[in-house]
Amino acid sequence: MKDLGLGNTVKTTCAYCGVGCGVLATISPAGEVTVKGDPEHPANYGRLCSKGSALADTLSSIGRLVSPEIGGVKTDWDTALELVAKRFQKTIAEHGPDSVAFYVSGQLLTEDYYVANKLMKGFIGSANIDTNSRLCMASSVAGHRRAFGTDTVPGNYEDLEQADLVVLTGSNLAWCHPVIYQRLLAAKTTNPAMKVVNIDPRRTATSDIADLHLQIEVGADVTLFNRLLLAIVDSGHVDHDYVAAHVNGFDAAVEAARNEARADLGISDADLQAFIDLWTGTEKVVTVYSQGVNQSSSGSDKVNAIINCHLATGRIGHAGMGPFSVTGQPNAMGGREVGGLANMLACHLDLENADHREAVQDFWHAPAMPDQAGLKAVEMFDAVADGRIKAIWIMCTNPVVSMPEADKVRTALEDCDFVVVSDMYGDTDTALTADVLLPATGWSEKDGTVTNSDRTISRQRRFLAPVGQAKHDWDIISEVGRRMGWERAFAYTAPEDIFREYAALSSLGGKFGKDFDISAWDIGYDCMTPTRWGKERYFGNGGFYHADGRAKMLPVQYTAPKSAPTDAFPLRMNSGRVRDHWHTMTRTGQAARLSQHLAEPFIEIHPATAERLGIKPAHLVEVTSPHGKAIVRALITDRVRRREVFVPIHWTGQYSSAGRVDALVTGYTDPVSGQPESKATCVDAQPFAADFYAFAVSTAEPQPDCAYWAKARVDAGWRMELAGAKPADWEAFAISLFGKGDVTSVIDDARGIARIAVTRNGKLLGALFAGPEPVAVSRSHLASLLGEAPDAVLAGRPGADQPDAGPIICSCFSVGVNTILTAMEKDGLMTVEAIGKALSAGTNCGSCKPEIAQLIARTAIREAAE
Ligand SMILES: Nc1nc2c(c(=O)[nH]1)N[C@H]1C(S)=C(S)[C@@H](COP(=O)(O)OP(=O)(O)OC[C@H]3O[C@@H](n4cnc5c(=O)[nH]c(N)nc54)[C@H](O)[C@@H]3O)O[C@H]1N2
Ligand SMILES: Nc1nc2c(c(=O)[nH]1)N[C@H]1C(S)=C(S)[C@@H](COP(=O)(O)OP(=O)(O)OC[C@H]3O[C@@H](n4cnc5c(=O)[nH]c(N)nc54)[C@H](O)[C@@H]3O)O[C@H]1N2
Ligand code: SF4
Ligand SMILES: [Mo]
Repeated sequence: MKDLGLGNTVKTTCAYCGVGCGVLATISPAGEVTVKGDPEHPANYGRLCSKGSALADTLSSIGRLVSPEIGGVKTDWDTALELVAKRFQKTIAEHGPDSVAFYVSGQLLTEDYYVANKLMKGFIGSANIDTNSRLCMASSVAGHRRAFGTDTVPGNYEDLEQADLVVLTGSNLAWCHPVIYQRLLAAKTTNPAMKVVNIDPRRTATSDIADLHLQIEVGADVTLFNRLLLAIVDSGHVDHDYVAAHVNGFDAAVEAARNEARADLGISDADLQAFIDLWTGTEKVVTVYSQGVNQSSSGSDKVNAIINCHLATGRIGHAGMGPFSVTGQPNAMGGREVGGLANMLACHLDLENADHREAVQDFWHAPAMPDQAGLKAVEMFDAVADGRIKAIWIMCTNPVVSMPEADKVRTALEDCDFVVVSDMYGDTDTALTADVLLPATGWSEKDGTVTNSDRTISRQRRFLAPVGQAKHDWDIISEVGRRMGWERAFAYTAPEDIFREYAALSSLGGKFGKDFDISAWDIGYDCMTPTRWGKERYFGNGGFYHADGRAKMLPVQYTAPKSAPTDAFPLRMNSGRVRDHWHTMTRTGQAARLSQHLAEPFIEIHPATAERLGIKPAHLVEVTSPHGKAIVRALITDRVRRREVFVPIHWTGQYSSAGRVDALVTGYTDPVSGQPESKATCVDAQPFAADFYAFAVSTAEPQPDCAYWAKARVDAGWRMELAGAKPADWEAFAISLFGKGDVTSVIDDARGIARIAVTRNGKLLGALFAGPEPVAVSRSHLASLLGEAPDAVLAGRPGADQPDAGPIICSCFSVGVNTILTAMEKDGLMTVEAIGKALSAGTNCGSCKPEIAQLIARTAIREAAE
């Protein structure tokens, strides 16, 4: 591995979620990288979750794009950049500035984002730059702006620790913001009076710490918070002084809540009352919300329904109180500050405000500024599809997997005149549609800043040299800007130049009375320590950003998800994340230890629904909607409601034959924020007819040829699940997967059973276990045999003298479910701590603690019932 300072420890920030944990990365004299949590970082104080702990496992150069490519052929940077600049210029000259677009990402660093925005809005003169944050944070942004007059997150992480009631709604914090979750858990342990309520149509790992779980129907949030608002009013909990001094719209909001038409929430009256009693009866309450709120056709209204309750009670801007939208991506917040959305300018200035626009134009010495918002993500890809946009540059996001109606997005890109993709990897589903591929540096290779969920700006620092010819995003964009004729405006030589310009620009934020102004910062860029911008908390004593300085309560009412169930598509499909994967898996899929926890795409489906549809446990399910289909494994569980199913979003064409679930999702959006309704499309689910099911392990990456496959990395190669039409020749099928070698097989054609091992020089190349039903073999055991010279592979399980660990729960120490169950049953270890002491499970990152707790609870219940 190439290095920049062997033996040195570099302070950087995690590549993944919006918690924004500080990371210490050290390169040993042998060139090996290790990562640890930074004990001094105010987001994590030394903690890391499973993904953060495995950051070093994702630094391999396998699959990296190492040079620019045009039409799939390698080329040099000069040729590629010249082509990009000339094609954009030509398209703009022929069809105007709005015929081109940038689709960017909340994973770009602030400096990358700033330059992309400046090029599109100030110099190309179009606002057609939007970001995947449209799929993520847009409803929170809209809700904040409607209520506060600007996009401000009023509180900070400490508030969760200082609260007496924390409401987690539409958030699976345990898996998606694991370090905040751990901080909450620790706070709850020291303050046993603290209560947690979880509002989620699904029971998740997060529900386990909740004192109350409200399993509302998907989409019912506005009704729930309207009920709460009425209860606040009727039980005398309104803070009349605060409302009189600082809030407009109180009466209209209450009246709208009173006239709310929807009655049923899908939960019991007793649970609803318990929630209301807790909320009204607790002064220090924080309501945390995430994608279950944002990704909805009523997402902005959901946000305002929540904020209304905090404004009515004055519970905002004081320690332990307030609405708290947690951000998803590492720089989702930075993107909002720097004006990444099609309707925003940097520093929370508004594109459609002429004074703001002119001030930014002057500052940039920009030739042209658009006076209207550009196309939002879904509209942008519609415009690509119908030819209004003829050239698009996609940076740091994978829309062929993550956008709704993803098959349509793919076709639109395939048919588009000119598609440029900047990515670390060249084989993503989106990269496959590109005319020009530009290799970007990734985490560990690039320098810049990110802002986390509580407005703390931290440095990402590089400690490795770029792979191949990869370049930094800011550098690529600046080069194109210069080649389009704007040499001076894009003459940056380092991210520090850009940050300084941005900080200077932010004085306009101050000038126009906005919250974001870091122009007075003493920026020691190289030695910058994590710093929260603005105040510690906002709005405790008013000071809102509407013209009159007051907040607005919004009159909001329930509107149903736009996709309505029909006889053909009767089930509502919810979607979201798993613990150990990040989005489209381009990085976490590289790490064997992150790929064991959940190794294939699945559908959570209620037992009664599964029975009605004839779907059996572990069988495959074909899920269809009017837009597409997916094939996924049945996970039958009462964690979901009867008419709702849940699917994970992570699987792509690289890791599965048909796991791209956004192919099914309808592109309905919230009318205010433009955010897609990613969690509520109506679908059908039917058993997938397979002649055979198989499990296989292989040292080489297999390219399976069957209707269903899903593959995942293991330490010595790959594991995969397969199914489909029975191959004519099992041995030939095995060799097509593993390569040629010595074949040992047990084949029983009559029963449809095949067990095949292929070795070369005595070492196991691959093994296949097939049968007419899903096969029960020890997957972790078989993966451990790859490259070894084992006896008795075809038994499929370890010998009687060796324990079978079972599916891995603790990815840091590879501890399986069977090992934990044995410790519970044989050794009587019935606490998470005792299991940690004995097996180390849960003692590094702690991300698996909720699942260990769940195993203990289940065993305890079973024992009590016996
Ligand atoms: N492990 C992991 N962590 C991540 C990410 C990742 O890919 N993997 N991605 C990061 C990003 S970018 C983001 S945006 C965050 C997302 O973080 P979260 O929003 O916490 O994650 P999701 O799993 O998308 O959705 C959260 C929950 O919303 C629920 N939900 C669905 N519909 C409704 C509804 O109508 N009402 C309510 N109240 N709840 C509903 C779902 O059942 C789900 O459990 O995670 C970040 N962290
Ligand atoms: N149905 C459904 N759909 C969803 C969601 C959902 O809950 N349900 N969630 C939505 C949300 S909240 C989000 S945030 C999106 C996420 O969706 P995407 O943004 O599409 O997912 P990622 O896999 O994070 O894509 C990042 C890409 O950038 C590349 N990359 C990484 N680092 C760099 C870099 O420094 N520079 C460049 N140029 N490239 C880099 C990665 O290899 C990868 O290809 O998905 C959305 N889609
Ligand atoms: S919680 Fe995990 S993924 Fe998120 S920033 Fe921290 S270590 Fe990274
Ligand atoms: Mo996100």
